[in-house]
Amino acid sequence: NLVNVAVVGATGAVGEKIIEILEHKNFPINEIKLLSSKRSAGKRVVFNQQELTVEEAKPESFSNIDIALFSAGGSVSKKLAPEAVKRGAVVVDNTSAFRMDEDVPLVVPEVNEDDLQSHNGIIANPNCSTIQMVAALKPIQKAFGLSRVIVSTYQAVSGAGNQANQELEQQTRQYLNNEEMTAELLPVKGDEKHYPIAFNALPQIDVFQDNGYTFEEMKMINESKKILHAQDLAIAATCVRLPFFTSHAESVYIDVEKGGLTVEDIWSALRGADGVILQDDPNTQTYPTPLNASNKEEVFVGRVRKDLDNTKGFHLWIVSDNLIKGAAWNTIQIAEHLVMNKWL
Ligand code: 11C
Repeated sequence: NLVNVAVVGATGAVGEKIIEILEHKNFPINEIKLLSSKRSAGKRVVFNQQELTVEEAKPESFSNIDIALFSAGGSVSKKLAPEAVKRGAVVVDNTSAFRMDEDVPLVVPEVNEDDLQSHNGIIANPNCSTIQMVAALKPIQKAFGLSRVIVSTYQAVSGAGNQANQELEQQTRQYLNNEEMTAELLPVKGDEKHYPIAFNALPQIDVFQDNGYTFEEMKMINESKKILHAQDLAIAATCVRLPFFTSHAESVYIDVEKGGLTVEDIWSALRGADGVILQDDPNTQTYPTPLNASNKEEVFVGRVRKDLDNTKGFHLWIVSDNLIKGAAWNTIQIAEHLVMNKWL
């Protein structure tokens, strides 16, 4: 059951992780093709001790490809994903281009694997901050019901790509050398104003929408409802960028439907959950942090507390590597499920 795989965006932050994980997990590959924009074409990448040349992604690149993993930005996906499907490939797309399309499954395998079955050639990988939240909330929803979610995020700069990492490094050096910090990228590459991220907190991730929420916040809201099959879920988000490189953290308030629950009940739902690790013991100062969650596949949960006023309210702290579970690993899990279940 070997498959031909194309990685589109092979030189980007997520593409690099995809290649690393495909190699490390021994994904059943017959042939792999590394694709990118014209600008990055020609770069050499080692895969399984073989040096491969990254090629410019074109419609013809997808002849003979079984699975195409896209993470080269929304406009590339919009243009090339349908071309790949036309040529017989199944696309797992890491961008927001198709996520809310009705005929496109939006999947976190631990949460809604079965949605994969109804694909029409394109499967969307959710936004990183959405993935880790729904992975932790699903077992609670399943056990006790969920009526409201209020999330505030603490997001790593790598969510905005390798260039954002460089900007944080440069600004940190400038600040420590008493130089003026130059901000050219964050909060959003194409937006009008840029602010330093070093030694700062930016309450804007992606562009503002007409309702005053940012696109990142609306992605968390709309994607979570779709993945959890909960259109009536009340949910609000505030997304904030902070000056660290990897792993997003989230403070999440939830209202459950069942009354009389204790912290132990929430712990027991989380303990058995696929892909979730509970790290919660105030007596030993045990809780997840972005540094500890980095380079790991799982979603880590801690600081579970009962709300002091609302008997059905709980607070949680959810942390996961935004490039691994939030992007590359979730994409490869989807591809693995497609191959294993013969859903290609
Ligand atoms: C960030 N969550 O941290 C974004 C990156 O829709 O897949 C992922 C954007 C997306 O900036």
